[in-house]
Amino acid sequence: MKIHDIPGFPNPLRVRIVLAEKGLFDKVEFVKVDLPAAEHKRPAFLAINPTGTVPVLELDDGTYISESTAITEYLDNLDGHPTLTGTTPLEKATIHMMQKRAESELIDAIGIYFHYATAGLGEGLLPYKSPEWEGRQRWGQMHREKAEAGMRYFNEVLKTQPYVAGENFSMADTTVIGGLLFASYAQIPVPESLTALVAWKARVDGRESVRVASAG
Ligand code: GTS
Repeated sequence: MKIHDIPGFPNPLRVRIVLAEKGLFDKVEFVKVDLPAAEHKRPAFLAINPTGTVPVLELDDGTYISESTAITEYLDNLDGHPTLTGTTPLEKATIHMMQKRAESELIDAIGIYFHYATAGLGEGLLPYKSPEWEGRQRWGQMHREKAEAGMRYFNEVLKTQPYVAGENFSMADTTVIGGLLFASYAQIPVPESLTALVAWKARVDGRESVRVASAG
């Protein structure tokens, strides 16, 4: 298996944590995609993922799977013992719901702020981010506010349970971890007053899989 991504980036981190959780980190080949040079917007990459984003999982038979959630589902179920995506109907539904909230309220909102209201990844990507659009700054700022509300939401969630979707570390946690990494790149601080979120972050940052994935 190969993973097309770029180390140190938020959505790639989600899948790298999953690889480490499942003992697969050293069993895949990483193929670096040069995002600042807009390599992911060229025909060769669009042929493997038409949405032009990383990460992408390439299977040995040439099948490509994109979307961090889809890759996570695949990797988590490979050994027949899913640990990150749930086993019972209720676990699966809860993890799906919470990870979707983490995407829409946090990581995706921060991505829009980063790419539209800041210099983002620089000149190479500007042509793909509607630089001429007058509402660009406002659009980006609205999503920063959305992400800040998302942080407050997850702080409330984590006041009552140890992990984002309940009692166990799951795919939903990987999405919030990616979201907070993106927040730090976009210079959106996590307010210290969000003590439950801050404490959760300290705890998951110390988790073996997160340390392996962050170092890789
Ligand atoms: N929904 C996708 C997923 O879950 O994998 C989002 C993937 C995504 O947006 N990846 C970013 C990307 O390729 C990388 S990063 O934001 O995590 O750094 N962005 C390229 C671009 O041009 O926006």
